[in-house]
Amino acid sequence: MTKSETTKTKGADYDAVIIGAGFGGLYSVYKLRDEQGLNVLGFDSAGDVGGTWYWNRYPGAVSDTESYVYRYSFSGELLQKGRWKTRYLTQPEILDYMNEVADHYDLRRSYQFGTKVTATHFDDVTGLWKVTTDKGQTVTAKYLITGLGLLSAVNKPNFKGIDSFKGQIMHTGAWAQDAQLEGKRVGVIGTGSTGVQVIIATAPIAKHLTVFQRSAQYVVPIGNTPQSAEVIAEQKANYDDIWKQVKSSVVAFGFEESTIPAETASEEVRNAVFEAAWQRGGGFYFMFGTFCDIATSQIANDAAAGFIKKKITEIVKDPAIAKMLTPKDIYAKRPLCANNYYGVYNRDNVTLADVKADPIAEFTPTGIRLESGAEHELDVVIFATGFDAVDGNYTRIDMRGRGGVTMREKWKDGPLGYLGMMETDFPNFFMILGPNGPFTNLPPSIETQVEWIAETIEMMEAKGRVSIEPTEAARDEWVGLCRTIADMTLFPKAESWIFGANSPGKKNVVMFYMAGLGNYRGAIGAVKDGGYQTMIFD
Ligand code: N01
Repeated sequence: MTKSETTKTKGADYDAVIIGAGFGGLYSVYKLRDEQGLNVLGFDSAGDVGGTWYWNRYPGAVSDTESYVYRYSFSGELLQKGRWKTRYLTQPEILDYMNEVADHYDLRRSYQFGTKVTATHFDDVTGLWKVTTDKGQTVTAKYLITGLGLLSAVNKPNFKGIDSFKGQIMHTGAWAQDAQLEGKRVGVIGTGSTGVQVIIATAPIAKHLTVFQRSAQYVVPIGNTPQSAEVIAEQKANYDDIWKQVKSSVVAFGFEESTIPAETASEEVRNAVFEAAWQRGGGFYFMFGTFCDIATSQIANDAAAGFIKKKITEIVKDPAIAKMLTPKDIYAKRPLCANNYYGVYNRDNVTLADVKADPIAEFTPTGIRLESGAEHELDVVIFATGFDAVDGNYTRIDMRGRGGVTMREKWKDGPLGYLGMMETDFPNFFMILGPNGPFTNLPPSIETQVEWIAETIEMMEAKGRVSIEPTEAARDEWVGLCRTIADMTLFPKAESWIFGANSPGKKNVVMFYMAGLGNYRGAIGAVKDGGYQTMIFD
């Protein structure tokens, strides 16, 4: 915990409390403490830095963004020091990187780890945030910044009989350090990005693997090849241009998005482009780098989906299994990529259970029983069932703004958010990756938001302002804009966490600004450059 800085805010313990030690929290500590001289305190429930990458230690965990752009861009020194061997970074490599960043800037001294924030209450009298933890402590601060993670509150369905199971149960997002999969009968529930990765990693080591699939998925190869020293040197030499491109692009993955529509391309051209993308690898590349209209035109979407479906029938030897693995819905979830996913089902030690056709009835002491009565004997069950995404971590904390208004009440019909960072009645409160922020490779969006938040706080301090919050009209207009943009795409037509469809009881609402990072940067920059006309100041 930091002791050396002095608090500028009168009557407060700290100038800012920052929750989270992932990409967002760490960069916020650096910006506010080291660049602006504020006294900050960070909390994280984990034992150390890393955020998402601290918890998601399941075998096969890898980022699907290429190594050279899955990192901070703000420091030339850090960029030149970067080390990677393959096109994509594994979880241990990302965690190492985040530890190096924390060491480099001595960020840990501002954190209290192993501490869960349980409540954040705005005090109308003092104008300060009161932050309470599970250690029974309460601290006050002028600013509250949350880097809680988009995908960190785990979604763990409560199946009947789950407590009777004698084996081990784990969620991928809270991986048990002592997990042993070698030689075991393993079950995996869920086939999203996480499930696909853990399935590929588990199949060769498990005695038997049973995959419980509710929805079949479109999975293209990731293309995770070794990267030569020459390629890495070239990337390092070109970082200025690379980040310029990333920050003005749509999905911020480092490739140029296509401007050519598939709708008007011939079948021959489409197939040649899709085949080249299949060989190249990359999920976002397949969806956004091949043609410009796969996420917006049903014709283009059908073409891309048809190409992947044909690959499934070519790869999977048993036609009945190939049929089960063939998606029934459109190609409009967050795109998945992994090497040889469908090939896993050619292995003798892998069984695919279609739990849409034959749902899980219950856990038994020795495994899982389906409604048909079919029994799967298991030693370990891995829940790759995803997250209560975006607002899940916000509604789990007792958050209260002006007049005691609760976030749970404000967001009962779905999360709201201005610019993906602020909410009405919550003064001096800034969310990193809050609702209605960009849908991209996340580190560049996180950096964008942290820089905007830090500039806003700098303005507040320079002008001696007491508080800032958005007007309701501005917030509503932003949410409406996000809805309009999302409805121009096919994404709302697929049931996925992007619209909250994966969590039981959660309403299907817009949670992202889908017009890309370049446009997002323009929009939030305009608010700042226009003198924060959409804000209420005290
Ligand atoms: O979670 P998901 P995830 N019974 O929600 C199934 C990021 N990420 O952890 O599709 C049976 O996508 C559910 O079925 P269905 C990335 O942004 C990135 O995989 O709802 N099944 C689905 O198959 C990603 O998008 C990386 O029918 C149940 C699965 O569980 C996000 O995290 C790696 C069920 C959940 O899929 C989330 O991915 C990993 C039930 N009751 C994660 N409930 C990379 O960078 C849910 N399911 C590569």
